[in-house]
Amino acid sequence: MTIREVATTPFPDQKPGTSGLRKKVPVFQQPGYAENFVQSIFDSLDGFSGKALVIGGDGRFYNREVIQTAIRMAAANGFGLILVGRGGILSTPAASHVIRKYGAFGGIILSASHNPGGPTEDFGIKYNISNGGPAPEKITDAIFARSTAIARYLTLDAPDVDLDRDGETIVGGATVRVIDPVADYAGLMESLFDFDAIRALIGSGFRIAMDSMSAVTGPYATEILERRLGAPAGTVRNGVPLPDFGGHHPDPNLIHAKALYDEMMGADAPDFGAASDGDGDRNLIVGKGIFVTPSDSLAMLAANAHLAPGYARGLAGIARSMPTSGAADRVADALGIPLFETPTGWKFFGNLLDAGKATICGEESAGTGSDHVREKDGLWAVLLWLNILAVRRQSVQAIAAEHWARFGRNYYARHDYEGVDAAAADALMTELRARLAGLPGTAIGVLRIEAADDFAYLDPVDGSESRHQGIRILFEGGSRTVFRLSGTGTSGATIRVYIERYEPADGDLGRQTGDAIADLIAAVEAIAGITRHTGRTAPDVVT
Ligand code: G16
Repeated sequence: MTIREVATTPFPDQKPGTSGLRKKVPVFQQPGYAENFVQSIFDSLDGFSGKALVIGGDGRFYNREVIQTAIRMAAANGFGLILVGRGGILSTPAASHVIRKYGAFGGIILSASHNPGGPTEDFGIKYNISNGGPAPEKITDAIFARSTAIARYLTLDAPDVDLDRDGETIVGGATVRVIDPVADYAGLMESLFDFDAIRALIGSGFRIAMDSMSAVTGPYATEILERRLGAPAGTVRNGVPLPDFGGHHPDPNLIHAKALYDEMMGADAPDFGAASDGDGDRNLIVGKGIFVTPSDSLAMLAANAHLAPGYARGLAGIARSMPTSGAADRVADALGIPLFETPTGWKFFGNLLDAGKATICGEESAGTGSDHVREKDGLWAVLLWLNILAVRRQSVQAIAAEHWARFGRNYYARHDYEGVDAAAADALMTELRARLAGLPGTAIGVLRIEAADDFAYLDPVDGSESRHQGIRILFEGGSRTVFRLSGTGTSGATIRVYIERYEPADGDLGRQTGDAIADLIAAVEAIAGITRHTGRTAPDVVT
């Protein structure tokens, strides 16, 4: 097969965001758009000739088309082996594991995560490096730079690979191997957790409701929970990945997984409820009668991880993104291990995990994971919870109550203002930045501002620095609000406001979150002028 060099011209908008390039499907369908980005990835890498590349996605609309394109281009660019998940499916954590297990040079993951899918919805392309994790900023910056100057891409003429049958096909100089997308990942989970104990818990009548949101975790959850752990058929709901996620928004939060949440708050609720997002890296944990915030889940998992065989040796450290609540900090303190505070984006955990400085990581955006892969991992969080519940034999509610009684409680909420005019959002942030120096000492109602800054991160492993990662307003007594613009949206800007109030262990631990943070919510408007800048009087999503 002859390699073809196709002339192309740059698109100006291929700057990767928090997690790869995410755009509407019609944007990706422009002739040359996906090809330019894939070639920009390859042009930014060195030394992959003859090596392996993993390709997979979350099954959303346009997944199969871009997989065929990426296969031809990877072969034309000189990769020797291309591993593709059957059906074009690989959850993000499974892709991370496959990259690591087979010693691949890297991987291309096709997903827009929790964003909706379909002909006019979202699509995305992300590159992961050989440690299985998202490419660090120096690579994503190089990809963007290349995309602005690209003049040609390489491909070859070859028929589509049959993605639905395991086996090997030769494409140009490369072998394309279609693999079972679930088996390797399920084996990894079995090596970390006490499946016998979880099976015994389920056998005792413990009921689980897992909502895969018609997204990629369906086959994984069905294999692990129903086949390997013996949960009854029907435990996994919406378990077949659909290109448009059934018309739903595959974001496991209280808005989009409301049916599950309502059921978990009902009289005959199952003992444990969970949901996962489009590409399987996020998780929602709901016990009978209790929603566990992602920040609390991170803290509770870290405090109990030693109960699972994979973590019995203890944790080296805990890492959390800056806007994630400080609940995990108190656990790290009690365990006598370091706590790392990074910018938003899983890519910032990679160095800490590779260097053995952190074992468990988490983010307020429903992501938790560990050093078993280099992505956050929704089903991993579900299984660690189940392992802990199987050992402790207490309800989620009892575990949370004991946790707060020991460490205190971080009441926490995130307010999102979506689809805001980008110029108005930028103006809000610019104005806030300009006021930072004058804020300490200011009183707003009963609250007094202790410190205010624009978060910057110095990576302790490679010394790289990332600035402007979110504005922090810290109040006396340990409460805070954080302002930042999302890096994953695809229309306009999304302003995220993170609100947190710390209640010590001897305080009132049983309040409604909304009540506990009401004074902080009022302070947000006084500090940032969201209504003045955007015309919005209320957030679109509260999680
Ligand atoms: C991605 C990143 C996460 C980040 C989240 C939210 O998640 O991998 O690290 O926390 O976006 O980012 P932002 O606040 O910038 O929208 P996912 O699940 O979308 O890949």
